[in-house]
Amino acid sequence: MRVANCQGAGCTDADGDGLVDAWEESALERMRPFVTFDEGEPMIANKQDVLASIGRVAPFGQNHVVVNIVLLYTRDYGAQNPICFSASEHPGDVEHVAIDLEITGKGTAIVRTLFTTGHEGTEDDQSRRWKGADFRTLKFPTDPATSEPRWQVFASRSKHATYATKQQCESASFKSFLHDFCLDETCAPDDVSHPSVSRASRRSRTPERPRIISSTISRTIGFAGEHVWGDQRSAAA
Ligand SMILES: [Ca+2]
Repeated sequence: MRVANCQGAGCTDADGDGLVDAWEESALERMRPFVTFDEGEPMIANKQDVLASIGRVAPFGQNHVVVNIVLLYTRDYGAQNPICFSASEHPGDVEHVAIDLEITGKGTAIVRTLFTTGHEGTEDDQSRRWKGADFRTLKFPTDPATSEPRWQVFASRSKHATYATKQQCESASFKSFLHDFCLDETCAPDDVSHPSVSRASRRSRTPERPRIISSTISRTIGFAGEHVWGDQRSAAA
């Protein structure tokens, strides 16, 4: 796991953080969550819109590693209540989860804390840390591709705020009456016969060095023609 303890050809540390890059890749592969959608999620009908994720693994403290994973959506479809005319709709929708791993041995790690957030940095911030007994309320279904457990998170319909449980999503309350009226967070495929098919997972990608996502990477993961940073109100602007 650590370059200092690694021998042989597989010890590359291109990002210079002291962790073997192959171990970082492995951590990303195992930690990236399933994202579960409501059956009314507009992205399902808008086939040109995509979800992708990128991640970064970084050491902190004596024996911890944080895995930050950013979930990228083509579009935030705005407030769910139709009376609110899709208020706060915008292109370029970035969500975030994180995992704190405690390193307990040679390459062995234990998940200590999980972090989810929706509407991050706003007055309606739904950020929450999950640890200890909280884990019993979370879901870790088996990934059919690997036969290993994978953390399951829930994206709210249209807005894609990320919640760790359906209950957290559907009981979310907001700062103002107007926001409570317009934002009707719903997060699970309750009314379909095969709920598991609305679970999505895409492979995370890690830039070799910490840097702003290049246009090349944007194109690779499905965001051709998109700006990395911008405040334009629509993709055409
Ligand atoms: Ca590294």
